[in-house]
Amino acid sequence: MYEPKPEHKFSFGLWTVGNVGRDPFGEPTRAALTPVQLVHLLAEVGAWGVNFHDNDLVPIDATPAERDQIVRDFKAALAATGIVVPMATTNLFSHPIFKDGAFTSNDPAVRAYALQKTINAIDLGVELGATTYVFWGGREGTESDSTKNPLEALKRYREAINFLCAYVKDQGYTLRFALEPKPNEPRGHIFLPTVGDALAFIATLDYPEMVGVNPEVAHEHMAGLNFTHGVAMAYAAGKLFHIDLNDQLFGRYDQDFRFGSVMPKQAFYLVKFLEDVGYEGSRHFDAHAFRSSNYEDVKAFARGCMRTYLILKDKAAQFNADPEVQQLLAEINADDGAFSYLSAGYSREALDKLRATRFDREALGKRDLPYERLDQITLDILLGVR
Ligand code: GLT
Ligand code: MN
Ligand code: MN
Repeated sequence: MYEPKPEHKFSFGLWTVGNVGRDPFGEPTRAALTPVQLVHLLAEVGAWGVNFHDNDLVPIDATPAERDQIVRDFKAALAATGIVVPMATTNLFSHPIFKDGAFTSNDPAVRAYALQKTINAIDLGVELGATTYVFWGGREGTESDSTKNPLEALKRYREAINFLCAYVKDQGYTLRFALEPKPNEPRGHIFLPTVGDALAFIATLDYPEMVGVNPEVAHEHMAGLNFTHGVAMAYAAGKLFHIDLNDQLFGRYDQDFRFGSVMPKQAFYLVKFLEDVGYEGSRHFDAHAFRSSNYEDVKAFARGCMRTYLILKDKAAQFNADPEVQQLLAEINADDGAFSYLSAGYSREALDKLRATRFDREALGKRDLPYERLDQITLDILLGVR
């Protein structure tokens, strides 16, 4: 019943199931698998897509001949398994050259190298079929604001994205960009820290229609924000181009836990939102297994991400079909149309009508709102007793 199918558009990054368990305090706990092995692992667990950074697939120091061989092998694995590549991105954070950022580095040569690296990585992504290109600016930031002028940094960031949009148009690629916000880690302070910041930045670009966002659960939770509200904001703006699903408590470092495993109620509202609006993009799990897991457990982790999504999708359908829920929602949202003239916008006539209206504040303030009942029904559904 909760079996993943291609139509669910479940994808994983090579870096997710390929995570070897390295952390700031310890060495890897799992041996690295090759990209080809990871594609087969994803096929085995029932995923639809695989995403990658340029250097997840092709090492940064590979020769052109090595690159071509790697790409040939990878394409063969995709063809053998039916796994597709919906999204690609650039590693602009691992090499020491990016220690002070890529597009926002204070060094013009580093900024130029970041552009060149991204152009090559876009070509690689497009060659493998990607239609979404993610920008996670993990190193774009500061530890000390003595070191970088934020206005100058945003100007550099804008110029880089404008240059790359123009490149994509010039090549005739069918590719959209998705900016991924994060408040901090690895930098002390990262530029474009939240979904709202990214949306505001996009409005200042040369080709805003080409650029949307890739919100991640963990990143908004780090900032203590309601992820579903951020996603709604992006969706309302026509900017929900991609999504990174995982989980963790508020205020922690970026933990990237299995989707729905920590705050299942919040995950429920998210899945319900995506399904209710008919979001058509990838459901990308940017998460990884515990450091204590072996590869059998990594498969359990990947299966668990998809299974939980499908269970929550089922719960959302149950919520929507529940007669008592529907009755409560109808009650809560009751509208006799007396004020619908306000939705038509401002006019002198509407203004006069509004000014002349006498409101019964006391009665309106006493209105019954059975929200506790509705919330408990939600929990009963989630806990499986309804
Ligand atoms: C890195 C980061 C993720 C981003 C990836 C894309 S890389 O793992 O923590 O949130 O989505 O660059
Ligand atoms: Mn993360
Ligand atoms: Mn992410």
